[in-house]
Amino acid sequence: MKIKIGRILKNGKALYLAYDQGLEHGPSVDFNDKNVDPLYILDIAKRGKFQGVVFQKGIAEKYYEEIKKSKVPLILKLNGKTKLFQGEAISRQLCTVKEAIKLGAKAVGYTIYIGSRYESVMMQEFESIEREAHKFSIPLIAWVYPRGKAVKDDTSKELMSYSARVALELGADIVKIKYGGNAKDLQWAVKSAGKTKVVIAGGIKTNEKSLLKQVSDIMNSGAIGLAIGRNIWQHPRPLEITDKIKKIIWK
Ligand code: FBP
Repeated sequence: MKIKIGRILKNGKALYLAYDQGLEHGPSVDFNDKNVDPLYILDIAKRGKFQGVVFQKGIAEKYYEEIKKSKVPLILKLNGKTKLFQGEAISRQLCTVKEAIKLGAKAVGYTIYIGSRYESVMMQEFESIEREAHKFSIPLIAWVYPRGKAVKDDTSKELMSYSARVALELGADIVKIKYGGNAKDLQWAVKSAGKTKVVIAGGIKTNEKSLLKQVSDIMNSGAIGLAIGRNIWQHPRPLEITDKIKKIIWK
């Protein structure tokens, strides 16, 4: 089975621009007048030469021409939810692999909340997506986030490595996990992911110094890069911070 993963990597590493927060958090939480516009994000992705931009299906449809013209690889997120729902976390499939391919996606993504009482529902959806994506040689990125009543510290050594391992066991090509700040623990998580490549989420906007320190921890741990949103497009000079991050990733 030959997966076309090279289209979303550069020398085996990657920097992806995540922009599904409009659905996950709502526009008033994360956006301002500039970054509320998907074209602003696409411009950063293009000029910053990101290895992929993450959109939900609606944006991929409405901005189809512009995304195509930008040549930035599209990573289509296949499930999602709003933050308004209060129960145990569940995020259901909203778009199929075939629709994603039609929209020009070079990879697809899916979030699994391990620890939620609904994790089996998400795992099963993930499995059928995995079969379909791999039938078409499309890489599959698993966002694996521990969540639910059973979860105390979602970036503990145990849960970072468990998230990474779940992705390997389920057949993801890349896993996106959150990093809690302990470099040794992250090394163990990357080891636990085996041949599944690891990228790290950016999290809420933090100061530049600690962000760049995080990026070097991440790269020293054996992860291949980041799938980062707010720390880039909430930055007053997004291309400047992108450059600094890239210098660490591809040093
Ligand atoms: P950030 O770099 O902005 O944290 O984006 C990463 C991401 O995984 C997004 O793709 C997603 O919308 C968000 O984090 C979800 O975070 P949470 O579920 O913790 O609110």
